[in-house]
Amino acid sequence: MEMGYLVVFLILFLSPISCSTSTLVEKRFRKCISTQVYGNSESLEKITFSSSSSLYPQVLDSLEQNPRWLNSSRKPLLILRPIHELEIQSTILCSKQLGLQVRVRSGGHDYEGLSYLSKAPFVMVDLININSIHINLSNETAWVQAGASLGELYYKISKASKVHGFPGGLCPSIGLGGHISGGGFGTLLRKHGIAADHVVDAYLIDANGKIHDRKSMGEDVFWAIRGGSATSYGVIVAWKIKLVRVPPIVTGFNIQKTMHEGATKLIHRWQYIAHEFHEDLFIRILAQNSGDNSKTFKATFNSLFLGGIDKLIPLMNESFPELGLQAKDCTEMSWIQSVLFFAGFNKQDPLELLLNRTTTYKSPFKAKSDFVKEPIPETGLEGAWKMLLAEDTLALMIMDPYGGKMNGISESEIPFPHRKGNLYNIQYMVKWDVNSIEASKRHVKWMKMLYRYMTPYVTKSPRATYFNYKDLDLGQNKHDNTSYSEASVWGNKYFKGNFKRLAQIKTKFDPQNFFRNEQSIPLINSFPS
Ligand SMILES: Cc1cc2nc3c(=O)[nH]c(=O)nc-3n(C[C@H](O)[C@H](O)[C@H](O)COP(=O)(O)OP(=O)(O)OC[C@H]3O[C@@H](n4cnc5c(N)ncnc54)[C@H](O)[C@@H]3O)c2cc1C
Ligand SMILES: *[C@@H]1O[C@H](CO)[C@@H](O)[C@H](O)[C@H]1NC(C)=O
Ligand SMILES: *[C@@H]1O[C@H](CO)[C@@H](O)[C@H](O)[C@H]1NC(C)=O
Ligand SMILES: *[C@@H]1O[C@H](CO)[C@@H](O)[C@H](O)[C@H]1NC(C)=O
Ligand SMILES: *[C@@H]1O[C@H](CO)[C@@H](O)[C@H](O)[C@H]1NC(C)=O
Ligand SMILES: *[C@@H]1O[C@H](CO)[C@@H](O)[C@H](O)[C@H]1NC(C)=O
Ligand SMILES: CC(=O)N[C@H]1CO[C@H](CO)[C@@H](O)[C@@H]1O
Repeated sequence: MEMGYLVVFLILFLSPISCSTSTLVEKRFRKCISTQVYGNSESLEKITFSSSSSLYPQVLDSLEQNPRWLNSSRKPLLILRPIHELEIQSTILCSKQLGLQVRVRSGGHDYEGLSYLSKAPFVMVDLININSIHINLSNETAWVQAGASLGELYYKISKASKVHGFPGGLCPSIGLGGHISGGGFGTLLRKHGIAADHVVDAYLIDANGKIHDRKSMGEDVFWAIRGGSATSYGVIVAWKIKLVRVPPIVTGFNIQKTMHEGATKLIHRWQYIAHEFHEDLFIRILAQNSGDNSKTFKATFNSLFLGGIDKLIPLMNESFPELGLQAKDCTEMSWIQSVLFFAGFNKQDPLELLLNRTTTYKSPFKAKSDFVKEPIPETGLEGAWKMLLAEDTLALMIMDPYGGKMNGISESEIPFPHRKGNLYNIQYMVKWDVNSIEASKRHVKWMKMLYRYMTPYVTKSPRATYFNYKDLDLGQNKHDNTSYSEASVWGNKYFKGNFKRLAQIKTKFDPQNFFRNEQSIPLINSFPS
């Protein structure tokens, strides 16, 4: 009984880091790291931001993509913007010594804010200065540091070659650290697969502060970090990636249809054929409401073809004549201009826009995702449109076709398991302007309704989900001892049959579970405390 009181007392006293204790911890941390790094702490001052620093709010918010957690008490005790690997290594060692957690941010696009928010006291490592890119055309590879953005990578590739590209996502401000370690796909998916399929080496810092390359981390860990949540194993400093070939001329088009123009029939048909199109042809669909109360629905067929108009028109006439595509709907451009086109810019805009890490339209959002293996009947689709129209703010479904190269890669090649048999991926997204708790509750509730509605139409056992569209509703690690079976509830959705191997590798490589978050890979056998 008395022991019990003592434990409760200690927990109450120690666990919430109050103002004065936080200053103390911070002091200790600074002391620890300055001993480790320099001995003189002058340059350390420039890369360390405590919550009392006037720059702290700006440094914290600059890359954050989802401002849904404005008044959060889960902010970092300290932010570090390392310039050298040594500072990351020391941060890991000092955090461990002081019982702090570490969260790493590359691009800050995490859907649930896991790179910059945590309930446990933590230090955030912001990799914005770890962002060099070295392209080696003679071997068609590149070393890219984790803090570089997709836009920076695409830009650098285009400066080196007009016929090379990389099969990553569409939004240029995404960071390579999080993106590649969760999969990463975009318009080149049907031709080349996903970003994580193209990693050939990596530098990773483990929980002991040791730097590994592929050879020293071993093939198991190298497998795990390519799509299986690298953040559960360590800090990625850089990836070595294989570039892909792209033609000098590609073609883009957008065809918009309303309900009255037969959008539903076209989408229904698209489900049967889009995954079987020639792999040079990628046609995705954005199905959305108008973002207000006007109750109009529209679908955009948003497409990239890896070739010129002269080839595209007959191909479309053969593969998808119902869409009625004509040459006047199409725009020829270079691959890098298509990156601008898919990022919402014009193809004539300066390529330097791709280097801008500040995104134009940043508002709170909630997203979820599904995979579809059987075409959804028209009535099922109509029900989904009805739900989109019931929202008074922007709500959309992004449908990305699979097939092509994706069919030729086995489910266990890397941890990203969504391959053959998937017709397409759906991402549901709702965005709103007024950032209030009330709005957030209302829109998240709507999102859950839509997700429930879709149940009969999507994959089952598990209901598969894309890890990079992170969704904490699926389940969370509550303690650092969350059992493997508890975590399987969400783990199997993201990783299917690969989840167990991820946990086995985690158990061996980070047995103390130092690198953890709400959905990190658990240890395979947690012992009751
Ligand atoms: C506007 C927008 C558009 C998107 N479009 C696409 C798309 O087209 N295709 C697609 O596949 N995905 C897309 N995504 C999802 C995106 O791929 C993921 O959010 C991805 O995880 C973001 O990586 P990041 O480095 O920017 O994020 P961060 O928030 O920095 O990190 C995400 C997670 O990875 C961890 N992490 C980050 N860096 C490292 C590192 N160096 N070492 C270890 N762990 C690390 C973080 O701790 C966090 O858990 C989009 C997201 C947004 C917000
Ligand atoms: C580029 O790759 C080639 C071929 O593998 C290699 O010989 C060369 O050293 C690399 N160059 C650089 C700068 O790494
Ligand atoms: C489309 O295909 C039809 C029949 O297959 C053919 O008659 C027609 O000329 C084609 N049109 C174009 C623009 O290629
Ligand atoms: C980057 O984009 C933001 C948002 O659109 C804009 O305000 C800013 O001026 C841009 N910065 C540069 C250097 O173009
Ligand atoms: C955050 O706090 C401010 C000021 O107290 C308040 O105006 C705002 O509505 C709050 N936002 C959220 C999302 O709670
Ligand atoms: C994990 O730890 C918590 C508190 O530390 C404890 O309450 C819980 O029973 C433990 N769970 C398991 C599965 O061991
Ligand atoms: C020196 C070097 O890295 N060579 C590599 C170039 O790329 C080929 C194909 O990916 C590899 O097999 C070589 O090892």
